[in-house]
Amino acid sequence: MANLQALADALIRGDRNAVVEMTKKALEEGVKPSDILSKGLIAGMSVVGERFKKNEVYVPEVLIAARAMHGGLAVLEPHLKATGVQPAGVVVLGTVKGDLHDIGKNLVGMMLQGGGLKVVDIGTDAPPDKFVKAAQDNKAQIIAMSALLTTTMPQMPEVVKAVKASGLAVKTMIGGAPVTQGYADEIGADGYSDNASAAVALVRKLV
Ligand code: B1M
Repeated sequence: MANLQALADALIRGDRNAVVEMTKKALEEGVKPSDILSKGLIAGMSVVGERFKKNEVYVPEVLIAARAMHGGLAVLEPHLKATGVQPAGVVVLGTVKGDLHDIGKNLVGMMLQGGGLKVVDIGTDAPPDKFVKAAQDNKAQIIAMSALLTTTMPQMPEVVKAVKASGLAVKTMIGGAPVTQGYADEIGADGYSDNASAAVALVRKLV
């Protein structure tokens, strides 16, 4: 039987090959992709985050763990997407200007695709006009922003303002570890979700 704690431990060690192999094995053994994600990959990354916070590990170790996480996610991706049913809309997704964190954003993107939405991923460090242009070019209904730093959260109201100034009928949603529903209300964003699965339900509600 797949050992998801061992998978989390391999991620914490930054052992990309082991993470990839254990993720494949868990799938072969019929473990639900969502369990592999939450009890293996995300559980491991949470430990890394705690250690980073306490200065027990530093940026290089976090990067190595992130690389291992990307390896596992790449294996899971088609399985997460395969759960989708009907196309429901177009979402422009990006991490805001000044912010390079993309693991959570990528997960949100996969889950949205799994939920049958078309996702236009504009990457990280995306300034407000890039969000607006991508929404215009792709006739999107939703702009979804991720921020992981308290210092980059203030970019979110800038995107909301740019959308309003553009006159486009596009709704905005936000997420990321430091972001809250209260912040969404404060900046006039149309929605907030605290995890990738809830983001799918939120997009469906907004479109
Ligand atoms: Co950074 N980092 N980091 N980091 N990093 C955090 C965010 C931090 C909390 C660590 C800590 O101190 N405990 C801290 C922020 C503190 C703060 O602002 N209050 C921090 C810092 C300080 C920094 C640097 C400034 C460090 C430095 O250089 N001194 C630097 C900034 C670089 C920059 O962006 N300009 C930096 C750099 C990095 C790395 C490059 C080393 C690496 C990123 C690699 C990458 O993304 N490719 C990294 C990582 C990995 C982390 C931690 C450890 C993990 C983040 C992660 O991927 N989590 C993180 C600590 C932590 O969060 N525990 C930390 C896993 C991911 C699945 O969760 O992204 O929260 P998350 O996404 C969730 C939800 O938030 C939600 O759904 C996802 C899944 O359920 N969600 C959304 C996210 N976006 C959403 C959007 C939505 C809806 C839901 O709708 C639009």
